[in-house]
This record gives sequence, C-alpha cells and structure tokens, in this order.
Amino acid sequence: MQIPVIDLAPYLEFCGKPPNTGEEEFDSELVNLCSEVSRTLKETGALLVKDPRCTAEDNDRFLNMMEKYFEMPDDFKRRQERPQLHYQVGVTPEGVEVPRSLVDAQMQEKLRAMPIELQPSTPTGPDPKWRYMWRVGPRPSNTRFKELNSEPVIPEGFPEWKDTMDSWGYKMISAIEAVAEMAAVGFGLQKDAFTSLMKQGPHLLAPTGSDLRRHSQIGTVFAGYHYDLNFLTIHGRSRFPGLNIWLRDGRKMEVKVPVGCLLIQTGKQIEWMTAGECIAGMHEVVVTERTTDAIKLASQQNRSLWRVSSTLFAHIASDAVLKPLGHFTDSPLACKYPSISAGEYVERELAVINLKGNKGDAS
Ligand SMILES: O=C(O)CCC(=O)C(=O)O
Ligand SMILES: [Fe+2]
Repeated sequence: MQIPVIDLAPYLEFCGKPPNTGEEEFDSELVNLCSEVSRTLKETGALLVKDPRCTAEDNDRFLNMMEKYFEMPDDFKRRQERPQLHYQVGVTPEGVEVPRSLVDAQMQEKLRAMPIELQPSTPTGPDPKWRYMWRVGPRPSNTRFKELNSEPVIPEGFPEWKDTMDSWGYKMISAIEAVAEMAAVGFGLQKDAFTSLMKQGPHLLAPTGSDLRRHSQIGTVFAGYHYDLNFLTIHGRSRFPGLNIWLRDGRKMEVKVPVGCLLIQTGKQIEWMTAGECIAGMHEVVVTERTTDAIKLASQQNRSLWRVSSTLFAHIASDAVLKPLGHFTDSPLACKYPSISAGEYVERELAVINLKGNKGDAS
C-alpha cells in the first residue's frame, strides 16, 4: 500500500477565490478530495501532501540552519535548555525524552501481541536524539498554561534564526490548516471545526537532531515507538530516512517522502475529537539500510552527518476543551474521550515522557 499524495492546490485555489464568505459550496471534486483526506487519515494515520506554498528550497534553508545548530558543541546547545518550561521552548538534549513504549505497560502488552516481524524496535532507554522547540504563531495573552505558551529562545550567533524558523513554521501550519479543514469536511463536521480550536495553539516547529557520526549502526533507535500527543504533525523531507509508521490495520511501513512533499501524521488530539474514528498514528525512527546508504552518500559529498527532521507539531489551543466534536459525541466510543482542557492533557502526556517534572501515570 502506498500513501496517496494529495495536491492541496485545487482546494487552496477554491478557498482563495473572491468573494470568500466561507459559505461557498464545494463542487463534487472538492468534496471527493476532502473525503480522500479523511479516509486516508483514518486508515493510515498518515497523509502525503503537496502545498505550492511549501517548497523544497524553504525546507532546505531550514535544514541547513538546523544542521549548523546541531553541529555546535553540546555546552553551547545546553544554554538553550529550559527544563522548567517542560522543554516546550529551546533545546531538549539527547537522553531526556523517553519513548512512550518504554514506560507504558498497556502499550507494551499490545506490542507483545503483535506478530514478531511487525513489532517495533525495542528502545533500551531515553531517545538519543536532540530536539529544538520553536513556538510558531501568536501566543494567548491570558492562559492557564504559561509553560506551554512561553517566550521563544533564540541561540546566539544565528541572526537568521527567527526569520528561517517563522517562515518555514508558518508555511507548514498553513498546510496543516488546509488539511484540517478538508478532514473536517470529510468527517462531516463544519469546515472550521478543528481550525477554530487551533487558534493561538502552542504550535511547535520541533526538529529532531540525531548525530549519525556517533550513532550509525543499523537498528539504532532515535525515537522509540510512540504516538504524538498533539493534533496533527507535519514533516518536511529529512535528508536521512528512518521513519517507520504503523497503519491502523497493524501493517508497518517505511515512509518515503517525495521531494517537495510533506508528511502529515495524526496525533492524539484528533483521535480525541473524532472519538477514535481517527486514531493517533504509531511510529518510530530507526537507522535502516536506507539511512546508512544516505550516510555514505553524505560523507562522500562532505555534507552534514546530523539527521535533522523537519517536524512541526500543530496543537489545539491549551485553554480549549478536547472532546468528541459534532456527530462524534454519539459514537459508542465517546466515553473513552472525556472532556479535558488541551493544556492539561498535554501536561499529563509530557510527564509520562519525562519532559515535565512529577511523572504522571502512564495507564
Ligand atoms: O525524527 C523524526 O523524523 C520524527 C521524530 C518523531 O516522531 C517525533 O519527534 O515525534
Ligand atoms: Fe513522533
């Protein structure tokens, strides 16, 4: 099975046409496109999109800067560490974030029941990847969740930082917003059912950085098997492959993002709002043969040997309530998804994966 590539251009063109009252009727082609988006998210937890606003050049500019950053000495990078803000801004050093599968007994039980060839790699400890969290978009002036909505951190000596991060971040959020609208229509909800709750959300451009000079052994787990705790995640193309995803039917798939395309993954917050119609996509990042091939090529070409991901976590606003939306309130599974503020939900998840003090309960 291949994940289809959805070209967002026809949808964006329609939405950009004047007069844009937000009330226009979609033609049957657009309705079909929206259904394909929601169906693919439901069946695979992933989607490839092409957005004319997000170019391969934008992605490259971002990756070049992040490679330069992750190549800096550890003590320089640790100056951007903000554990007191739950690492939601600045750098997260290697060896901090714990993959959910390492600490969640229920998840471990499900893993043991999977056929051996489909089981994920077993992480032995915290992830060896670094990460940088850069807040994108307006922050709420008043929130119950200050740590999740903190001032951004800018490393010294990177004058292009803010512009590069913001421009790539805004572009990827725009792509997510289009997908979120299309998914809402496809799921039979109001077009803005998701996007209205994303306003002032703690969206994070959150590239991971993995040092392939130190960790290049096939089977090395950079990010252990987990789901994302946010609404939808979007990734530009990484220069080094390694991401495996699990489809809803249990099949494991190595993801190949074509040049100029973006990968979308479902997080726990869309699962909540659709009462499990769509479930959070499970995934891991592991060194594979394709990764080592890319390492050889990069070495020959004298390129950076840091694997940088172009990951952006789009969130529901911290003070908004997560609950099944619209007709999903009538789902028999709705009781599994009780109302909770998105910020409280995020804090509970962060505690489990070691990013917030006072470990939560993983059950
Ligand atoms: O490094 C990557 O490609 C993605 C890592 C990931 O799954 C995450 O950051 O949640
Ligand atoms: Fe992830």
